[in-house]
Amino acid sequence: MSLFWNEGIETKSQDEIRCIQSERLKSVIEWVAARSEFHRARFKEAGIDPKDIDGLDDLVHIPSMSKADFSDNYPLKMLCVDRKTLREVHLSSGSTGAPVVMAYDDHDLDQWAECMARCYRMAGIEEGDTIQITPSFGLFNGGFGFYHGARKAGLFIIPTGAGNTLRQIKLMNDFHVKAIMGVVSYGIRIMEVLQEINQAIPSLKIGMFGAETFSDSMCEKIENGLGIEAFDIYGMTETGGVGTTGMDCGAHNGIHVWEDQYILEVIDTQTLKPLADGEEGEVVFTSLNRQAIPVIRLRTGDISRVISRDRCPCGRTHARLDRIKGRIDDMLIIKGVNFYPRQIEQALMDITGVRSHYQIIIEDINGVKDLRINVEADEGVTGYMVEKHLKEVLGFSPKGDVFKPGTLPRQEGKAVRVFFEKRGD
Ligand code: DLL
Repeated sequence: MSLFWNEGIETKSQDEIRCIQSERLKSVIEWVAARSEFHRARFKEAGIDPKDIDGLDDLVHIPSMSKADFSDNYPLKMLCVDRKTLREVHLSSGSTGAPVVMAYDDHDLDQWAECMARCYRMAGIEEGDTIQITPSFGLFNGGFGFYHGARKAGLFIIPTGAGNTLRQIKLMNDFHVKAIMGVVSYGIRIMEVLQEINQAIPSLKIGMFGAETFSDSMCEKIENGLGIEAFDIYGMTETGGVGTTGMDCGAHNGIHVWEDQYILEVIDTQTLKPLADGEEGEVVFTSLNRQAIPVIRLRTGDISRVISRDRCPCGRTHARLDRIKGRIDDMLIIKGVNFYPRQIEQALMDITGVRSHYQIIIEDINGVKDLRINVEADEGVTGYMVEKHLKEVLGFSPKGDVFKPGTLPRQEGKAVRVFFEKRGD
């Protein structure tokens, strides 16, 4: 089986990719300038004549967009197509403000499916394979995104959506499911339930997980627990959903961003200037092939770095982005130390006997912030062991409380890991 869905595009040289990006950038700027008052106003404010945008080199002059632009233009004020041509909508709730709305016409749905079809094939899933889609089918883009791509790739779909893990396991076994798709914490949930009922899913070989923090150690735990190869799939409502911005390949050395579809930049969050490859900053995307609501230099809030633009051992040439470290607004500062929840996850998962569920609790006691970690672990793991290991990683010692497996609360969908508690004397 070829691991390429669109080999010609996926293996184009970086020079060829730059040419495609330059041409498409000009077209998308022309497209939004002709159709959207929102974009016209932004160009005007920045003193830019859209006609002067002549290719990639001019990208830096274009102002960035953010989630706030989506909220301010709720529901469809940024629309660039006739409303009658819309076919679907997805919403992400976000933690603050009005939801982010992404609308799709037929072209956009096909573009989404193309990106997802590439992801399926890259993971080793081919026509006729049976897959189970576990994110919810609704306003969250997860369920439908995996679905549209699977239709294009000719897969046999078990569209379970979220929840009822025992039934999910039964169906996987009854239908000999080869691959599952889900949010990271649902991969963990299935793994735990399998351990509880002492069962396995022998047919299962592949998992595609994303939507949440995904550390190397957590990935390894899921791979071992489910007996699969796990892929890190990336995407967001604003760019058009799951898989649009790529996935890692079998070399597992970074997320291949579909660069013929999106321009990837990593910028400094203070100066907003593009950073060199390898430097960590905020991920920014420009969609090159979407019609209804294209994004131009969208600040994602996600932190990562470009690992490489060299040809990958898999043969692909599209840039590789490191696993998402966290979101800018997730960064925690405790006792003067800055860190992201993923660093705690990685450290916890490295302790033998520690299970996959944990809570990061930021305690505010009379205005002084401290950190407490609740974590599920097997007998023999003590709070002291957790504290000692975290001290080595973080440089200060949070409190560590160990819980029996299965006792910390679980959520459906994306897991909530960080909690704030305010107390005073
Ligand atoms: O979470 C899309 C998705 C669904 C991806 C299912 C993978 C699987 P939103 O709800 O709009 O869309 O959330 C997007 O989730 O900006 C990241 O902060 C985070 N995120 C998405 N994928 C990953 C990942 C979906 N692979 C936001 N690793 C993004 C880490 C991720 N964070």
